[in-house]
Amino acid sequence: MSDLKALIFDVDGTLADTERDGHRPAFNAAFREMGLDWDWTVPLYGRLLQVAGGKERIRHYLDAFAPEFTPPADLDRFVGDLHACKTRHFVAMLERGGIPLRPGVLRLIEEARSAGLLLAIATTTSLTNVESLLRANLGEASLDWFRVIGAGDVVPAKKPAPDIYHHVLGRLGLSARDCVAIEDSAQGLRASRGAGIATVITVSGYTVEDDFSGAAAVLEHLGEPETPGRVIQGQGPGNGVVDLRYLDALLP
Ligand code: XBP
Ligand code: MG
Repeated sequence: MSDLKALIFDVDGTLADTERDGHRPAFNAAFREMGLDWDWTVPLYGRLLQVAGGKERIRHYLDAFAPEFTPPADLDRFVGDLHACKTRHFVAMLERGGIPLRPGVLRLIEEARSAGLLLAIATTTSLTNVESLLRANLGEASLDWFRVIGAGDVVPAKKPAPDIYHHVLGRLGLSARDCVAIEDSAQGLRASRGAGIATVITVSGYTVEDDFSGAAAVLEHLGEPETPGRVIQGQGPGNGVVDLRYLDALLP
């Protein structure tokens, strides 16, 4: 060891299982606050997740599920205001301590920091959400643990486009061969593999049925010594606990 120079984490579904009981109720709270009678149920939200990005998801809902709704003349502003409202609700939920990190996330981050690896984030979600999630679970100082946080609208084409990973690699000054990505969804996998990065999947609530062809391995979660993660596909760590030695061996 080790050729591995950086770990790049996705956020939603990977650092924390945020979608069903985090983003979804935050969208619904924003709809209520803005006088809309829309209800994004658990199954409907699963379908809406096909479109990454909250603003893009609202637009997709309008196009595909709300033909009777007459949008205001300034659609960009309407969607922007609605999404900002949703972000406020989501951040308030995080600040109440409502969304914990997934098993093994902190353990792996600590191992990487001790070994001097770089840490980065490549996500579709808004920067405010990432910072609030880190702050709420790991404290203010944790924002500096990540050399690069690539988030939200920093690239115009969101996952499954590889742009966010290209952006993060560029800012890290590393090539794809130096890094491993941790993702939870098929869209995230397409983005990371599109940038040529070896990728481990830890499935989340909405993504268990996704097609993960091209992943180095698909796991239940990153695992803790007392609660190892089940291997779903591919070559997992022998003891069910993802560590740097295991990730290093995945590099091309
Ligand atoms: C997940 C997303 C995001 C979140 C909502 O991104 O697609 O859109 O669902 O967050 P990732 P925003 O898995 O890449 O972290 O409303 O801030 O977009
Ligand atoms: Mg994700």
